[in-house]
Amino acid sequence: MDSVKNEPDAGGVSLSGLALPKISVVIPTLNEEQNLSYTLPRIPAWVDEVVLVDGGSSDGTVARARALVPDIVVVGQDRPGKGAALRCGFTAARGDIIVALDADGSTDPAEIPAFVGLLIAGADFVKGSRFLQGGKTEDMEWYRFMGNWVLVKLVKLAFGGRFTDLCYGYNAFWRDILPLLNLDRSDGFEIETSMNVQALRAGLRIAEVPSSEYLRRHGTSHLRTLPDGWRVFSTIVRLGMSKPARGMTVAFDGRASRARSGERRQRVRLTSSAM
Ligand SMILES: Nc1nc2c(ncn2[C@@H]2O[C@H](COP(=O)(O)OP(=O)(O)OP(=O)(O)O)[C@@H](O)[C@H]2O)c(=O)[nH]1
Ligand SMILES: [Mg+2]
Repeated sequence: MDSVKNEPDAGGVSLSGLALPKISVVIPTLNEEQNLSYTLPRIPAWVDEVVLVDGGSSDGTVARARALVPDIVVVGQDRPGKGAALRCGFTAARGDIIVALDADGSTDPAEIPAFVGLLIAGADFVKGSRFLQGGKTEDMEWYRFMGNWVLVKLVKLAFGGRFTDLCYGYNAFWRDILPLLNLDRSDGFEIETSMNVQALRAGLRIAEVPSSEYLRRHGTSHLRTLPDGWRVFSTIVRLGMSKPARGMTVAFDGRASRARSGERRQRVRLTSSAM
């Protein structure tokens, strides 16, 4: 990444010298100009690509992003909403691994090594959790906490799994599982719920990693608790009532799964021998 000088502790650890697959970070933005000066410099220097999906910001978000990271990839979105933005970003991303995080300073890019580490260790999909030991949130009113808790329980009841968090914007996955996430109908803040549930239904290897969520640094939230909470609830009901998409059976196919793992291991080796 041809970026601004990273903060000394950006990334938490130095991974230079370690062979890594190509890593893309996807960040949706809607009027986050002031927050980018915090978020972008904290992305580790070994990240290969930063994709910013701008939803038509009326402030200087895009100019600030380009000033901070000259080779940043800026894309637009086909429909309104955070979900539509992430979908476009995932399609544009070229990395073997995709990390999604927010621009407002509530998710810390210095945690990226923990997500990437678990993927390299064998997970298909890694979701941040504010409620695992080691995680926390400073940005959740009691009613949002209650809502998230109820929705986590609902997902457990309907789909099994042992998630401790659901509606959180910090997640990472190998790009080859993207078709299994089947995100076409998730335009809004329900996108993370949809990703989590579809990963579960597809039988992917999911790991949770403790993550700290901070208050957004500047500006106001785009989330509207009731309508967006309703969208999350409806998504869970819709997915509960529908059969997994045809492509999803691929994940259950042992041969396909082994082929994916083999190809990923090879990517790490190839990178390694190129050093
Ligand atoms: N491109 C794009 N980005 C969006 C859209 N809506 C929200 N975002 C971005 O998605 C991220 C999360 O949005 P927030 O408004 O922080 O939502 P939230 O984190 O649930 O709410 P707070 O906890 O109050 O910050 C931020 O980086 C936003 O700029 C959208 O319609 N398009
Ligand atoms: Mg936020």
